[in-house]
Amino acid sequence: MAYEASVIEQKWQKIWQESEAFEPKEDFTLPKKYILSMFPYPSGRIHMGHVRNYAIGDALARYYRKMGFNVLHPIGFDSFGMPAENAAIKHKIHPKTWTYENIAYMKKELFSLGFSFSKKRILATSDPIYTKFEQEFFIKMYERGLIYTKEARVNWCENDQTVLANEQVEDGKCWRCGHEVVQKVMPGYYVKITAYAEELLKELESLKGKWPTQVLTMQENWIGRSEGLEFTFWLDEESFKRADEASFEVFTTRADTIYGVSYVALAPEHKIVQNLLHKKFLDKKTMSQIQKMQNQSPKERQSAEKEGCFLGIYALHPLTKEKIPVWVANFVLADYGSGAVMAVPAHDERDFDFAKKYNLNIKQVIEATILPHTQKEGKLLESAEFNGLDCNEARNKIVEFFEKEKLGKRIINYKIRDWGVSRQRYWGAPVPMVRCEKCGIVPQKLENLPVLLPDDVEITGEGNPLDKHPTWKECECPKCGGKAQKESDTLDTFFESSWYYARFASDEKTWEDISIEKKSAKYWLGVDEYIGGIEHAILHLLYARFFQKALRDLGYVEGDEPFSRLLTQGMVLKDGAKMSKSKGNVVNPDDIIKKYGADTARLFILFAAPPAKELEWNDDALEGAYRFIMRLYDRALKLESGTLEEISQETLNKEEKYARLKVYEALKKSQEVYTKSFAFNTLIAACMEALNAFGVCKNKALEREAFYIILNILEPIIPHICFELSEKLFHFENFKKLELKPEVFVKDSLNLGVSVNGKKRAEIEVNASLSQDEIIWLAKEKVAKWLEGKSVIKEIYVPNSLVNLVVK
Ligand code: ANZ
Ligand code: ZN
Repeated sequence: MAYEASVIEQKWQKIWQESEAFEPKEDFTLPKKYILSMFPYPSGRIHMGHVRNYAIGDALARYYRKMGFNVLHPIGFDSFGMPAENAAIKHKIHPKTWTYENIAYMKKELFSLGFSFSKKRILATSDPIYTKFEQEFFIKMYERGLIYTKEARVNWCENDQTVLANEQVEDGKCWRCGHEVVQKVMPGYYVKITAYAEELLKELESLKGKWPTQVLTMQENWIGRSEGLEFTFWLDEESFKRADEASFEVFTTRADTIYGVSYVALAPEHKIVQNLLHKKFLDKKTMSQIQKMQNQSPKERQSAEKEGCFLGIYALHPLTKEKIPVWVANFVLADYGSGAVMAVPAHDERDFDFAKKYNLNIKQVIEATILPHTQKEGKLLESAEFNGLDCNEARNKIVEFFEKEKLGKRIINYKIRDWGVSRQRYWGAPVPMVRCEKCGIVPQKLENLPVLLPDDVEITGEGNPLDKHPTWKECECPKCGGKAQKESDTLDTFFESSWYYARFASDEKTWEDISIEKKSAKYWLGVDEYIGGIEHAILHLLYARFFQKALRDLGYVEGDEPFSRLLTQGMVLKDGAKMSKSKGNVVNPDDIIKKYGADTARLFILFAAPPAKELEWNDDALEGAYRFIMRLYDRALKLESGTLEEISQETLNKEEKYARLKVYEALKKSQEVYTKSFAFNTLIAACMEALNAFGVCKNKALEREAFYIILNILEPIIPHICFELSEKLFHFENFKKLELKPEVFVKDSLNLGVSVNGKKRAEIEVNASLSQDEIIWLAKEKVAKWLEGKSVIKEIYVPNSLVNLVVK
């Protein structure tokens, strides 16, 4: 009988489906594991990145089930978002139709890979029931002050009449139409993630060793806590009159450099700059330059050429009272610190470049042996009474001085910004708020949720279809009952993906009625293993961490962190590049399954590289994986089926013992691999080695035991074939935990190094049952020629390793 993947795989997938084999149990006294791979966007079909992501998660889920854990391993679809609207424009298909057709197709693909997902908890974030609870959270957060409205600067495309996320601005142009993007002040809803900045930062500590260090660092930098000094610059008389402001604040982390300030720089949006603009105190050229700076997005400003203009006004140095010129500069961000910087070109690279470009003063105040602006340590110069102090010490002293003299104060700034969630888009969850002329902004009544999208819209890509709909906006004010209008913005899709993990943890029997069922969530959360791409290292993970804390404080869930452990998988490459349609290097999972079967695809993916590393597609290795499975199949069929015999270790000869040892070593390794290292590649290699060790073995009973164990080890990776062969050979019900046999690991003989005065002179092989004295005697015999004429003053035996003889 030849190996026929499709027959075997369909057979087992049917059995699993009919027996509901992968549904979590309701018994909350059992030990649990919640294994979650990041859910996909329903773009049309799954790609190799998905296969890898779910193959890793499935291996863990299957392993823990076998070990007796109650396992939750769900799947869903992150199904709102722009691509559905783009497809609608391109193919004249409704976004909803497009999305749900894709979901149906991708579900089939996923199950054809044999992934052990719960079938009862599949969700799509565009489902009305999901929208309902999401809107409930939105309103609860709004009522708690965790969501608020404000006018803020956003990226705006005039052509498409929509806000763009920073990622959708390419080179200052709209990613869709190529039109120039401008900065526009617009009202929108903001999630107050900054309220949790300190906690989000602090709890990264508890994730050390459980999340990749790289991700922790990225989160830390994104939150961006800085301690420093905030103080006031007063303008001189003349400048005060022009600017209509007497003073402004600056924030510095380097108070020790205060005597080196040679100019100050304001953000283009700064009040003083705006006043000067309005009063037309600036020349035409300066005004147009400022305009240009304002239209640069924050991201561009960080990378663009440093630019600025002198504003014709002066501020007074707080300590020396010297007149300092005030500039406007594109590198100063309006919404960080005070939107103003004291510039110290001698000790800051950015300030240095700027000073060079515009010929500004450069004053060194810290002793330096190399280029001043790269110097972080040193003693102060030209700094009055602070001269001679080490700069770290001086920083503290100067801050204390400012605080004592009431000139400024020590403050903490965060880089993280509140999260703008309003999108002028159709295919998203409507913001559940109403505008009433009398009452202002009012939340919808909870009993009226969900607020659903209208189906009858025309999607052209321009403007917001909800805004243009003739009747959808009209509604009754929830407060006064008068005529009001629904908010026509929809939510950023990150809002949906921030809490799906908690929804999965909820009992599906109450799904229609309860957002997150408490008892169930308490049992299942946090996610024990979260697996996904590194591209989500910042935003998604940060938003989800925020949601966990906010939902905790709203009484929906317990626990501080959503994901106890995180595994970030590497990308799947072909010819050194990420697989993508435009490069034409995509390998389609469906084709691989059709030609080789799901087990081969899974084996190849987990064997080709450790999960966190990049994986280079390799057709030969794929063939290799296929051949391995075929060989496994052929060899198993040559064994007689029947019960397992108890094998006694003493009856085995040397080769048999060795082969059995290899099998048990693989079993031992499997525990470490599935629970800690995830180095599936090494585990598969260990299984191959064990099977090879049986090449010369004639002991059928022993070989049957080997198959029993190896099929058990490999089941999480290649489940179909392992179930098939185990059924054929052992007529068994299900995989279970196997115990290690200590006697297998007892070695017959030991190889020991023998050293004289610490220098290795020989090696001996001794019977493991010998006593220490006997071993030392044998060792001395072996190195007799180095002992001649000397006396042994010390004998050291390190068990299983070496004998050292100290002689004189
Ligand atoms: C003087 C100075 C001297 C600075 C020196 C640095 C080095 P972090 O660590 O990122 O918080 N800064 C303050 N507000 C800014 C704004 N709105 N836009 C751009 N830059 C701003 O950086 C704080 C430092 O960034 C501050 O310390 C300030 O420059 C600048 F040798 O003050 B520093
Ligand atoms: Zn009203």
